[in-house]
Amino acid sequence: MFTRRSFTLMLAAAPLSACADAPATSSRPSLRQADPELVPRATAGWSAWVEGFKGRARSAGIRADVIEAAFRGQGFVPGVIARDRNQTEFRRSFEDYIAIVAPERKVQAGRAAFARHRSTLQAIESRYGVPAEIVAAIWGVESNFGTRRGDIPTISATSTLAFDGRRGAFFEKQLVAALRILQSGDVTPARMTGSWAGAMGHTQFIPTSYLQSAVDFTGDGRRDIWSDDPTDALASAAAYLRGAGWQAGASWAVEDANGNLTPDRGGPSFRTGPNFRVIKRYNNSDSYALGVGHLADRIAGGGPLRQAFGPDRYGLTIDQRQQLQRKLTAAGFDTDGDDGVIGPKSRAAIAAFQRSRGLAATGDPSVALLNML
Ligand SMILES: [Ca+2]
Repeated sequence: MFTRRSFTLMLAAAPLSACADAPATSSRPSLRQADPELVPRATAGWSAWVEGFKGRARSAGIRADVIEAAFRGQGFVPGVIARDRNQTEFRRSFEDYIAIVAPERKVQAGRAAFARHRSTLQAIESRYGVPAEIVAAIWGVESNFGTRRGDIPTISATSTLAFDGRRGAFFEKQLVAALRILQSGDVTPARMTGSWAGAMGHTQFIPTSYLQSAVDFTGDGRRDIWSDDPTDALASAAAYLRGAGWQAGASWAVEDANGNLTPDRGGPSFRTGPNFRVIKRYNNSDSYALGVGHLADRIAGGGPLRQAFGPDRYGLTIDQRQQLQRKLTAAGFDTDGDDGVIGPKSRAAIAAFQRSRGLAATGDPSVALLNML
């Protein structure tokens, strides 16, 4: 039943990576256990804000008993604000993004997850016209195939951000939507958890997207995107993409040296198709859409990207960056792996090495540094 489609055929590539909004872990070591700053606490300021908000929630049509039950045990989450403030706006290269969202191990995990849920994914494809591997890739990028769904209570996360005010109006809207979900009976307050930014379940729906697109594919009467069974979440993602205008049989993008999109100067080019902008409705980023499409291709059996990436803005190729990471680690400056992505840990290792040599601790990689090691 499963057939490859044109949209995947040409991309042979490497991994893609996903978002910066790293959701908490759901089953394994709980984020909340790992970080006390993620435990909700009813501070005076937050509690006062909630009291004022309750009236607005009532006006929006939420029942008083639903509101009371929803806020029981919830609170302000300092770690949510810390994460919101830490969203550095540095632009990750497409090469780094792909290395993070679609490394080989994730491709393998994706193929295994696809095999386990093949019949469900195919049934979803039949219903919504969105290819099974695209849905699987979104699952992989959003929650690493359900292993990182997030365990921060959504009412606490969204009320913390609404109270904080930096993006207050947006998060108050999400909070009202979350209450509406509770009022519908799809989930209990205790089970309604997600990322620090309020993205919930296997496919990381924010509450308003849930209200717009979530479906009960299992037929038990609940649109359950939080349970271990990913069925409703995967179907909801497909419903969302269909609603955003997915064209069955059309391409998202193909690798093409003369393409219209070249995310990194000197790197791979792509010719985008009609479904490219549809994937971007999930997350408005070219890298995201290319990442999802590429992971889908790889899950469907495709290989790594064929076009090479050139040197990065520091003049280093991925081989050199990996070499740098290995040498730093061997010299006692742990980079926590050698994926070739120079992230915070690699930068800290570089800075420590620079300090040890009496150099300015810039944390920037360079060919000179590599030679020195
Ligand atoms: Ca269901």
